[in-house]
Amino acid sequence: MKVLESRFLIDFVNMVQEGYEQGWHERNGGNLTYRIKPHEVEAIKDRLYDRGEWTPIGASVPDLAGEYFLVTGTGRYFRNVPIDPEVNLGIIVIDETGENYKVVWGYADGGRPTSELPSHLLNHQVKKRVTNGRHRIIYHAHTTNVIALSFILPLKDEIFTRELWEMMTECPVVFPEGIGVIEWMVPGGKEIGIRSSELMEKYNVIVWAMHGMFASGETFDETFGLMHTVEKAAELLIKVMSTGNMKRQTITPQDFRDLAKAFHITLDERFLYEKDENGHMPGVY
Ligand code: 2HA
Ligand code: ZN
Repeated sequence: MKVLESRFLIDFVNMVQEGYEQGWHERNGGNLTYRIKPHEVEAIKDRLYDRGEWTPIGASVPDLAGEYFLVTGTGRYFRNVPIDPEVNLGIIVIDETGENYKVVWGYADGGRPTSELPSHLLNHQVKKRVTNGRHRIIYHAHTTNVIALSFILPLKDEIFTRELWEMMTECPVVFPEGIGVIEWMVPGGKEIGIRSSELMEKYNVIVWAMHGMFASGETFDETFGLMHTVEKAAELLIKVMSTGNMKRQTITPQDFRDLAKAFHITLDERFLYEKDENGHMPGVY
């Protein structure tokens, strides 16, 4: 089967297009990776080549040995992916040590995988373990309103989670485990990848301050939907803050507890603190 006709590639390209249309992928911003299922690899095996050199990943991912990934290219623009997937995307395979990768399809004009490959693979490694292999997608986007919020809110998981949950009733249902937040760090390396993967142990979405978000999920729809929900909640919060008014009413800690019971979800009490008279987490800001 032709790689370009594979369902997973078509779904991947559609998600890239949707992200671009949201305005989250200016220039070469953002990246997407998919851990390909064994039967999907089998179906395209005769279209893969083996002339690539092994290249260091820049991080160690032994639990991903032998896995194949579809990966956006470094320096490539999301807006160009649907126009020419074979130039702007590639498939890589991880060696048996988990230290190196090899390109086996795509990057047709000599490209390479995303600069955020260490972060993506370290996150995949954690998610493969903690979800028993269910999660297959890691998505990084430059989400406008979440980036704006990272200039205003204290960079604490408890505060981002609570403030975004309050913006839309369905938020705690979509991300009951909350949101992790990482202070500003140099992108594209192993350090930010390790910090991210530590947070991916317990969260499915994390904020990189002044940069964007990383989301993990089982399907393209679910992963995109998670990114979209968090970013919409951030847009609502920016709008509310921009009026200059204090919130007159909101969803209260007890409301969240009632919601959790009705929807059979668990919401950690560390996000359900009583706020001070300014509507803030006491003792923080
Ligand atoms: O330009 O988004 O974080 C790609 C990126 C780097
Ligand atoms: Zn980025």
